[in-house]
Amino acid sequence: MAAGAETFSLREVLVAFTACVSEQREVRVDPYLAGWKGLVRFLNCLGTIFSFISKDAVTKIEIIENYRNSDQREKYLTVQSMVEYELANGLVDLQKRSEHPDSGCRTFLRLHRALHWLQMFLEGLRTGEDNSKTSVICSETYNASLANYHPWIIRKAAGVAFCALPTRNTFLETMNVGTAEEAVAMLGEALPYICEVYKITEELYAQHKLLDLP
Ligand code: 1PW
Repeated sequence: MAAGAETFSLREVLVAFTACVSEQREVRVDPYLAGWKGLVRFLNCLGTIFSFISKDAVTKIEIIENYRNSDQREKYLTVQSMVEYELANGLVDLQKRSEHPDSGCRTFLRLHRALHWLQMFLEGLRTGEDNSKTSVICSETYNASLANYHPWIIRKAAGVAFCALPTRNTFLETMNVGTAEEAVAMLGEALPYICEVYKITEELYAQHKLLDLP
């Protein structure tokens, strides 16, 4: 296991996502990125084979963090304010990636799609049989969601990485939340929050017709 893996707990990730939704039902960017950073650490614990997956997530987290550290940081406080600001100022490439290849909107959309996979994967893990294969849960949920946005070569590489995943119970223990039963209980508590973050973002993007941003 990679250095620092012992101190990692998936609990931090889930706690970050529980802090995402504001009273106005807006999605806060900082806890969203904190949740993703935890996920990246988790992916890195799973072995170097997962580093190509985490690398792209890291790049995308950094792009949005740069907006949060820029003069326009207030505009990027929530996903709602980001969408409003970027659209009002013509900062989003709507048809083809050209002048604004790394807009906050298109970058966030990639993380949002990946979050859907994560949500389905964790739900599959939570409800799976004791002896079920994590690799099967992972590839089935990936194929049903994120794979639809990936070219063949990435789907292939992801499939290879999934084969390296341990069995369900070992995987649940890797989360460092306690026993497999305790990890399942925590997932049951935290998943509704991730679902809520996903749902609000999905509705916002649909409302502005941003779900297919190049
Ligand atoms: C054990 C389960 C953990 C789930 C973590 C989810 C992480 C998902 C990241 C997948 C990245 C795969 C490789 C990169 C692909 C990019 O081409 C793609 N990015 C994403 C996040 O889907 C699209 O980004 P692009 O090329 O349009 O900038």
